[in-house]
Parts: sequence; structure tokens; C-alpha cells
Amino acid sequence: MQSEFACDVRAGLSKPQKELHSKYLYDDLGSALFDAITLLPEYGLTRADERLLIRYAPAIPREFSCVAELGSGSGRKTRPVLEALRGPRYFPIDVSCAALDRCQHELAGAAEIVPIEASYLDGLTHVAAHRNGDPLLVLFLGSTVGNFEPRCRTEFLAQVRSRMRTGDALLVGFDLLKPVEMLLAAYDDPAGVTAAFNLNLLGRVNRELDGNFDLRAFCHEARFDPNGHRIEMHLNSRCDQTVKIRRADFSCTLREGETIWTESSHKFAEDEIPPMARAAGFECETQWIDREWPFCESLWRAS
Ligand code: SAH
Ligand code: AVI
Repeated sequence: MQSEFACDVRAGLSKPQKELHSKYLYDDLGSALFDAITLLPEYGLTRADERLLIRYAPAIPREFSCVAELGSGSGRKTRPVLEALRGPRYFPIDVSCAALDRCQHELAGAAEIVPIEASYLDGLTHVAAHRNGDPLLVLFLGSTVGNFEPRCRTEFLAQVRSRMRTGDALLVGFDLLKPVEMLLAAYDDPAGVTAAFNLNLLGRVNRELDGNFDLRAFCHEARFDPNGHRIEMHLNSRCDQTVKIRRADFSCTLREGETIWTESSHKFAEDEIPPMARAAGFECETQWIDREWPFCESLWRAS
């Protein structure tokens, strides 16, 4: 039987616009490359998020003795929240084992840490069963919400809500619309770190599914779609080629210039956030904005 990864790769590469799901960017190497991206001068997103959390964590209501984080990554930015809540029980949820290891190391001493290696909703179901009636704050930082397609986003947020109780809260980070040049530089940096992050997805297919992608036969491409308000990452084939992926029992051909779409990062307007909260069963209580790198931290209450 084929793994879920093999089935998803096969399905994604069979579409007219070939695609690979962005959750597969984060194997051990991918998680390390993402951490490097957060340090790039051109990628201001993580620093903006961190500035807001340092500044406003003390304003988060103190009642939450249980915190779950969706896609915690290394957890570096989360320390001020855990400290403001005076050491709650903290459940980082991530599909990347490497990210969870780093998170435990990074946040040692700030909370009682219970790592959960799972997808977002499965992880949150587990938290719901183990919260012991404690008030719950769910964190969804870094604008990872922007990696969802709009039609899936509201459904996903409603699914998050259905695992929470009335009075619980969700703190969500949104990267706001900004000049296109800033966005293109952030997703196509001159040091090539984002390119390596993107190409590593093909490397992962080779390693885990016995594929024969030649990484040098692809180039990283970041485009802005002004209608969809999103940056898209693609892998652009430099030539006509055929690729075999043995453990997916699949081969595919690519023409020169054809792309594999690997990620969308949606960018938001401030005023579209409160209606999004309402559509998913929350009330937006507060928005904190960073003007240096336009970014919004939005605190929602489960209504
Ligand atoms: N929250 C951190 C990390 C963002 S990177 C920050 O703001 O910097 C996105 C993280 O989500 C990665 O660590 C990745 O492994 C994880 N992730 C991606 N898709 C996921 C999914 N479907 N379920 C759980 N974790 C996921
Ligand atoms: C995790 N996520 C919000 C990042 C983003 O900006 O969409 C992932 C990333 N992709 C390229 N650079 C960073």
C-alpha cells in the first residue's frame, strides 16, 4: 500500500497545473531552511510577529492555563505568550518532528510542554480530550493561515472552533498586503535560501519515495497574483523532462517552462479579518498591528 505522501504526490502531479502540497515542505531539512528564512533581512514577517508578541502578550487575558499552537515550528516567538500566562500547559502541534524537538529546546522552562506530532486538527482533537476543563488559548502565528486557499480557510477555522468551547480564544497572525517589491524580495531572496526551501520538496520526494528529480533542472519562482492577493511559489522546469517516482508507482513529464505549484501565501487587508472571524464562529476582540512590516495579530473569542 502507498503512503499518504505517495498518494498526494501522485494526485498533485497528475493535475493540469501540477502541484505539491506545502505541508510537505517541512521535513528535517525543510524545517531548518524555514528557520533560516525567518532570519533573512528580506523576510520581515517573523520579526513583525515577534515584535507584536513581545509588546502585547501582557495584554492577553490571564485566564488561559492551557495553550495549543498550530504549526508551532521552533516556537521561538511563543515564549512571551507563555511567560505572560505564567507557565501554562503548552501543546505544540506540528507535522515536523524536527520542529517539535527544536520547540522543546527553545521553550524549556517557560511551560509544561506536551509536544504533539500530528496535523493541525488531529492535534487539536487530542488537546480537546486532555485539557481537563482548563480555559484554552489556541495560537496560529506567523500567517500560516495565509497558506490555506480561501475556500478551505473558513472551513478549517470553523473546524478549529468546533474543537474549542465558548469563551476559549484563538490568536491568529495575518501578514498584511504590502508593496509587491517587498513581497517578491521576501519570497525570492538573493541568498537563495527560499529557493533551497522550495527545491528541497523535490529532494524529499527523491529521498522518501525513490524519485529521480534532478534539482538542477528546476528553478525557484515567486510570483504575485494581484487578484488572489497572494504570493505563489513554483518550481519551474528548465527543460523538457520525464521524472520517475518509484514508490508512488508514477512517472510524469514536464515541458520546459512548465511549473509545479508548491505554496500560496495570501496577504490580507485589516478589514477582512473580523468578518472572517465571525464566519468561523468567533468574535474578533482586538487587533494589534505592526506598521514597520504590515502585520496583524488578531485575538478572537469563541462565541
Ligand atoms: N508558527 C511558526 C512556524 C511556521 S512554519 C512561525 O510562525 O514561525 C509552518 C509550520 O507548520 C511548520 O513547522 C510545519 O511543519 C507546520 N505544518 C505545516 N502544515 C501542517 C499541518 N497540516 N499540520 C500540522 N503542522 C503543519
Ligand atoms: C509558514 N508560512 C506562513 C510561510 C509563508 O510566508 O507563507 C512559509 C514560507 N514560504 C516561503 N517563505 C516562507
